[in-house]
Amino acid sequence: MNTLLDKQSPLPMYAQIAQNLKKKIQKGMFQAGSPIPSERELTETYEVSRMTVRQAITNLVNEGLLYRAIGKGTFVSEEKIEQPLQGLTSFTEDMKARGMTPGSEMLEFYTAAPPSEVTVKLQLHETDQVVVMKRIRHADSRPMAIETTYIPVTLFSDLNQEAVKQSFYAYIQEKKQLTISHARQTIEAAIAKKDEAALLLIREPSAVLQIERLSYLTTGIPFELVRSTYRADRYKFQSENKR
Ligand code: 16G
Repeated sequence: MNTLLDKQSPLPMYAQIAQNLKKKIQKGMFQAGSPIPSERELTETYEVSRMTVRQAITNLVNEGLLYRAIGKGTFVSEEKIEQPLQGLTSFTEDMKARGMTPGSEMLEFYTAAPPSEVTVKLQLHETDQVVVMKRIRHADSRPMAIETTYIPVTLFSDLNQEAVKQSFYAYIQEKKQLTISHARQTIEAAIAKKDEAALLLIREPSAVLQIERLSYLTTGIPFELVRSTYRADRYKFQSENKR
């Protein structure tokens, strides 16, 4: 009789196996990015059918704890980054606070007339131009998000790639001596587009989180409209709510 499972328990066998595997992941017995034992090995460990093992694995895949790589096996997922919704930190500050190394790859940087809804949101005149900055944001050299930032040229006429190489918020606060005040943000679920999946190094189809942030200076002027695509397998958003 297998001692890992309780045949008298009302909890089905596959759920007990899923729980047991989960514990092993939490204890670090199976590391992020490493494969878990094969289905055959698991049927021997738990003395159950392959179908039962498969169902346990499917549950953990659906929970996001494991992922399947075709032809390679089943692997332990990376832990998600828990990002507070309150507060107004930059990507660079966030990653540093977690002990990770922030990085950016600039994909596009140009000045142009913005789409009309961007003009409205940034409270610009029809003829005003914006700097469009598209970056892949990295944490420990791994892609986490793609950000497209629209910045009014009228506010930052000296803005260039070099100035924002490290951090856009650092440029605003340190170089321009301006104070960031608040932002309005929306989050939506989506399926990654082909080019996004390629940039984020995720399989297709994969879920992503689309965030739009409109941020203001203390003067009440909006200084950026940012559209970001975050990896849903690496991010979860957290908030504290009071009544
Ligand atoms: C964060 C912000 C973004 C801001 C960026 C500046 C969200 C959804 N986005 O990614 O609005 O432009 O930080 O980062 O929180 P940086 O100072 O590292 O360039």
